[in-house]
Amino acid sequence: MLVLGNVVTRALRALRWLMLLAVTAAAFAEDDLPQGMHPALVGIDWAQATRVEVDLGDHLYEPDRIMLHKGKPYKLTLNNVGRFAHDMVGGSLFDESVIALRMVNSNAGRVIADRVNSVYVRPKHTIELWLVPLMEGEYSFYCSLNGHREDGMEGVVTIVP
Ligand SMILES: [Cu+2]
Repeated sequence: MLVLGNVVTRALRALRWLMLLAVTAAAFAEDDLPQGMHPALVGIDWAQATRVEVDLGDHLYEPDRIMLHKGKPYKLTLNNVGRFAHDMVGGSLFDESVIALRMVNSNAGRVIADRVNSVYVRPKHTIELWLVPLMEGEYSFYCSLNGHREDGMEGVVTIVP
């Protein structure tokens, strides 16, 4: 009887955890900002974000020079229009002092993250980076897949006032 009681108690505890997880998942379904978000992202209206589209082809970025304004919100949309997978490695771009990242969004779902090192895009897929540029300057990015950078698959983001 005591053993059965223990099992029931444990089951109830597990159920309570599951309910808590469900509530947490529901909270993330809203567009609320998570705790600990970068201060540059406070009060940003993402509906006003400028969409900047970059096509990832075999093997190049089009365009490969991108100009962004400091402090403005952007949805940097990476469209893989090639036959091969490609990625974008932020040589010097993906740095917490250079951009404040809100999230990585795609038609498969999204990742709420403060930073990424590299974004991998399958052929015919699209991934968006929601970001705010923080620091003026020129920052490199490139494709790390086999030989692509050597073929010229690299680019520069210029952040201007
Ligand atoms: Cu590539």
